[in-house]
Amino acid sequence: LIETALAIGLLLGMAWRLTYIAGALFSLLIWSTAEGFGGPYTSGATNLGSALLYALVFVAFGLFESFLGPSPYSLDYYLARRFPKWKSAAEWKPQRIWPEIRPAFDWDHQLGAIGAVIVALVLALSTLASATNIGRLPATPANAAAAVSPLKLAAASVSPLSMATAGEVNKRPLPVLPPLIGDGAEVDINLVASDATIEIANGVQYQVWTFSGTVPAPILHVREGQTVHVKFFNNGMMQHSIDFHAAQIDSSVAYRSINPGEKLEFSFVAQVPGVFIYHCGTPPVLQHIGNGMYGAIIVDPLRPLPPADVSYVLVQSEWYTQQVEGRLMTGDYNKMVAVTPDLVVFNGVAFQYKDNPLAAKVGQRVRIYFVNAGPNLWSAFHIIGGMFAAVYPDADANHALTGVSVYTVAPGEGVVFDAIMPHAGKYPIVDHSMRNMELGAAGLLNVTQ
Ligand SMILES: [Cu+2]
Repeated sequence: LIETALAIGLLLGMAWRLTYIAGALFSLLIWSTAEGFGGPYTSGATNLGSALLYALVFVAFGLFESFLGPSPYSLDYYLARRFPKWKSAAEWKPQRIWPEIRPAFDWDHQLGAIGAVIVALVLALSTLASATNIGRLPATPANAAAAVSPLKLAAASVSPLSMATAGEVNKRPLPVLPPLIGDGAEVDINLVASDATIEIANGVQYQVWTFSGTVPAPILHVREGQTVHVKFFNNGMMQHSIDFHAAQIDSSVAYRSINPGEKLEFSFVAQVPGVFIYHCGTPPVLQHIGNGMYGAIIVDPLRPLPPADVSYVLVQSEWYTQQVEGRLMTGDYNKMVAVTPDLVVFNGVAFQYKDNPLAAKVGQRVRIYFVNAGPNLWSAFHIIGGMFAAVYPDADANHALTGVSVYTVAPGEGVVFDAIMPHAGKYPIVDHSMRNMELGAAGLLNVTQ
C-alpha cells in the first residue's frame, strides 16, 4: 500500500516533499528488514540489495527539486496556486514565491504526457493486486532458504556433457541383501540414535537424524522364529525411539521415547516373515522419519521363496529441505506437513543407481526387498521394460501375484518383488508417480548376458 501511494505521488507530482521523505525512509525500512529482495540477508548474498538504491534515488529526486524549483507539470503546482498552504507538503523552500511558469508545450504534447502518466498510473495500481496477494509466501529468509532446490544445486556442479540428471553421485556399495545377523535362535541388534551429515544428491549434504549414522539405517536380516534382542542407545540431541513393524509387542513400553544418553532394551520374536520398516516413533513422527530415522528389517520365511540369484534392498523416502548454507541442507517441517518434497530417493540419495546401476544377468531371478519409508508418499514401484515375475505382499510364496507391472507400496509398507529379465539391457527402476521419478526416485537395473 505504501508502495502504491508513493508511485501515485511520484507520477502525479503530488506532495513531492512528503513523497521523497517517505520514499527514502520506506526504502531503508525494506532494506533493513530483509524483505527478501531488500537486503543481503540470504546466505551467500553478494550484493547490498536493491532497496538501498531506491533510497538514494529518492534523495536525488529531492535534491533536484530543491535546486530546480517546482515544475509546472505537477499537481502540486496547481494545488499550491489554489491552496497556498499545500506548499509546505510539496516543496523544500515553501517560503519562496512561486514563479509564474506557463506550460511550455502545446496541447498535443501535453495530452501525450498525460496519457503516459495514466498508463503508468494503471501499472502502479496493478501492483496493489500483488501487494494484497494472500496466497503468496512472504519473502522471508526462511522461505528463501526453503526455495533452494537441492536438485538444482546438484546439477550446478555437473558438466553439461554429463548424461546424468543430477550429476554423478559418489559411488557406494550396491544395496545387496546382507547375510543373516545370526544363525541361532536368538540374535542381538545394537542401534544408536545419532546426528550426522550425509549426501542426499550429488554434492548436496543434509543434517540427518539417524540410526547408527546412515540413512537408511542398517539393513537387518533375520529369520522367521528368531528372538531379536534390541539394544537402543540415544546419542542424539533430543528424544528418540524405535518401532519395529516386524514385532508384535506392547508399544507403550518397547517403543517409548528415551532422552539423550539413555538406553532401552526389548526383545521380540520375528513370527511374521517379510520385509518391514523400522523407524523412530517420537512425536512429531513426521519430522523424525522425515529427517532420516528409518530402515528395513527382512525376516526370511521358514517356507522359503524360490531361491533368488541376486537380492537387493531398496528403501524409498522423501527429503524436505531448506538451505543452511551453500550445499548444506536441513529439514523443513512445513514442507513435510504440506507434502512438497524436494527429493524422492532410493536408499537416501537422488538418482544414485542411475550412475551406479544394480546388476544382474539375463534370466536371473532378481529379488528386491522394497520398503517405502515415506513419510508421506505412496510409491508406484515399477521396472520400465520389465514385468514382475512375482510380487509377494506378505513374503508367502502361495500368495504371490503375477502379471504385475506396477505395484503400490504405501508409506510404512514393505513388499518383496522378483524380476526375471529375458533380455539384456538397461532397465530403469522407478516410482511411476512421475513427479517422484523426476525428483530422484529413478535408478537402473543393468542386465547383461
Ligand atoms: Cu527420533
